[in-house]
Amino acid sequence: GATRLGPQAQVLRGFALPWVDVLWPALQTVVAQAPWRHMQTPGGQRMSVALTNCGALGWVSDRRGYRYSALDPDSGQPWPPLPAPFADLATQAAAAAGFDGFTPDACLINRYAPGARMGLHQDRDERDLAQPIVSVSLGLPAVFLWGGLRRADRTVRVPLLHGDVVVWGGVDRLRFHGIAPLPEGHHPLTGAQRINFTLRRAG
Ligand code: MD5
Ligand code: FE
Repeated sequence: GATRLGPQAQVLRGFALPWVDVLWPALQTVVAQAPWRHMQTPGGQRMSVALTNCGALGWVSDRRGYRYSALDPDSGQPWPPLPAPFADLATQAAAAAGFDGFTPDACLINRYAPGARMGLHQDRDERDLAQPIVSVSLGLPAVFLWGGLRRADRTVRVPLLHGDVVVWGGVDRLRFHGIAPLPEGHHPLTGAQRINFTLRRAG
């Protein structure tokens, strides 16, 4: 079943479950080449979420701002390639939500330990904001905060569980959103972690 968040945003409950057995080892391969790191915000704060990337472009943050980069700033090397099952899942989930022909070129992978959170923000660093984004949640459950087009708009709290996929675009593409501090817990696959990866067309 799907939960509709907006006219062009929905949660596809459990959509990624049949893919987990191929996604998880592919993720380990990515992390072996581009390890988790805590980036700095432009304001100089260390992000509580650890991240890495795969694909032609990766999202980075430092004192100079937010942007997409073809190179991992820690290694100076290109990000690891986008594993084929990541791209296939994104294309199929996007199509199921009404966005045909989605082909991602960037995958931002976030790791939440208990207490980690993501403040309300918009995703607007991608070149073509007509392209949707597909997000895949693995491991511990989290509370997704889904807001409006203005920061001050009220937010609704949406649980995101292991295997859930969120697809959003169109009129919902610039909604403010975030993740509430992750509760303690244990998940059989990920341990005391939630992993989220977002597939995007950034370039
Ligand atoms: C996460 N990641 O779970 C969050 C939420 C990010 C980010 O926000 O930028 O890496 S998944 C993203 C999401 C889900 C549903 C709607 C929207 C974003 N949105 O309206 O932009 O690590
Ligand atoms: Fe976001």
